[in-house]
Amino acid sequence: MGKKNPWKIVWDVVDKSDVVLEVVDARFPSRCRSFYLENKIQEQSNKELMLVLNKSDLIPRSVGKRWLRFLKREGFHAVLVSARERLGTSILRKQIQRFAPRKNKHEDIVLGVVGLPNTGKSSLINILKGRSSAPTAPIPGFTKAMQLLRIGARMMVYDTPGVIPSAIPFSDQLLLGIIRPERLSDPIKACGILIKTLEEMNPGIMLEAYGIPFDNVDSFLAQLAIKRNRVLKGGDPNVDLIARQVIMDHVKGNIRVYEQPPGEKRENKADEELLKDHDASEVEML
Ligand SMILES: Nc1nc2c(ncn2[C@@H]2O[C@H](COP(=O)(O)OP(=O)(O)OP(=O)(O)O)[C@@H](O)[C@H]2O)c(=O)[nH]1
Ligand SMILES: [Mg+2]
Repeated sequence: MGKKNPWKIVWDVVDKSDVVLEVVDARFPSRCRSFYLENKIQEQSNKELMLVLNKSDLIPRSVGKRWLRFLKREGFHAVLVSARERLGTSILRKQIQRFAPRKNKHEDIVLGVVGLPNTGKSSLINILKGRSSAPTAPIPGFTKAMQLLRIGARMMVYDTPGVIPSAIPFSDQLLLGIIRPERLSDPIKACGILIKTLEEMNPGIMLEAYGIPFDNVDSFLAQLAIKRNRVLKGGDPNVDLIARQVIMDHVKGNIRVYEQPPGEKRENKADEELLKDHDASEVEML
């Protein structure tokens, strides 16, 4: 079977769905959203759109709450979930039941799960299903085709491949982890761009994550390579390898960084403890 255009698959799925779940990374909701896709869905009276902020274990409860407030004010249905911690699914199911367009009692509600690569679409489907059925990986572009699965007595769900709106800036592509680190032709440059974005969002984050303050990318990577004993035969630090590792650390969610909801006042830092470090079950109460 030839490879199908992923956008074509997404449009097919949107067409067949009653409720479209746009899965975004809770750390960077605004950067993950496809306004084009959202508008297309909202134009259709027989479909509902729901924003699913996944990976909410990686953001503080207070930030998650403010994102929900912001999105609801903008007129969107939005829920926080964590596929990794298996949280938020009961609220998600309730919201789907509540907002799904009315259908014949015996007909299934059909869900379509769409979003950028790597946001956790397949992981979300797996926790809804209760056992692994949609393969996942920390590799963007992992899901290649559409899959239809039953996730309840009256609920079916389509998984789709991640799709990228053409206009995402390179710095955001790095931030969102939608480029495979091994495919970067200049990982040091890319890593420099990523670190700059991370430091802008959360100043001092490199010091916090690696114990090395960030000044410029070359000296930072050299120090980290030596600290991790990644040296080449002649004794030079293997900065190329370390640059890819830092990018991968970020893709895996090991560097604490997240976007603040627009127009919302930032709480003091002490109130921004990560959900996963505290009582993750609080997600259910938001
Ligand atoms: N911390 C955290 N990581 C998650 C969560 N959900 C998914 N991930 C991780 O994110 C990565 C991508 O997950 P997938 O479910 O494969 O993502 P996808 O959106 O289906 O990706 P594509 O098929 O490439 O579009 C994996 O490494 C998951 O373990 C979550 O709630 N929290
Ligand atoms: Mg997938």
